[in-house]
Amino acid sequence: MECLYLVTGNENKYKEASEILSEYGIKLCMANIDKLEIQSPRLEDIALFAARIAFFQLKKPLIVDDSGLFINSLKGFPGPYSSYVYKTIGYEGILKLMSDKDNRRACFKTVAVLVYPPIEKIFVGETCGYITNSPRGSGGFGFDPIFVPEGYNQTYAEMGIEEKNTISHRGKAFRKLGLWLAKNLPGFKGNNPGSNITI
Ligand code: ITT
Repeated sequence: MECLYLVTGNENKYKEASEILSEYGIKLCMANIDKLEIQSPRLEDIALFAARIAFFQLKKPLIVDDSGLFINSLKGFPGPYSSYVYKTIGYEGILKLMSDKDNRRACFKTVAVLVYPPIEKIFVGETCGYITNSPRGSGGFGFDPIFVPEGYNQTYAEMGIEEKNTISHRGKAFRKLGLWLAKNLPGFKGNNPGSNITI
């Protein structure tokens, strides 16, 4: 069996996803190749298209994870534009946009697409909570310092990776993926002889 690749340039995402899939005995490798991202309001469309194109390049079983933060009072912004917004105005910019908003509700969503022809499967995970008034914590990545999941007091950035994984959007999507693989492709462990790829 070959390695199961996560196509991403984001090492934090890779670490989170590999920890989750390791619970199912699956070894994930990282393929840091350019992802082609179409514009769409739906993460499902963006991830599926990127995964199909990546498979043409890699020709190996792979996953693409497309995630976003959807803020209610900003009508779902930054949503599918989260990567661009993070690189440009960052979470500080989001806090400024929200300075006069009382409704702080927001949801993180992950869409993980598995492509292993003829298999194409989409797994979705969502965790809702609220946006803080100021950043807290030094762990995690991206918008973690300004997001508190429902039922908790800590931001994702104040939790360890293990705790974040138990409740996070990515945790939910990848556990569904791990369960599906265990049930439908029990021999697939993706554990050799793969290695990480950078193109
Ligand atoms: P790849 O496309 O290379 O996988 P990316 O970082 O651009 O990496 P996404 O497009 O899926 O990944 O994510 C969009 C942005 O949303 C990302 O840049 C982060 O800032 C943020 N994000 C995604 N998952 C997150 C998480 O678990 N915690 C905090 N922020 C997250």
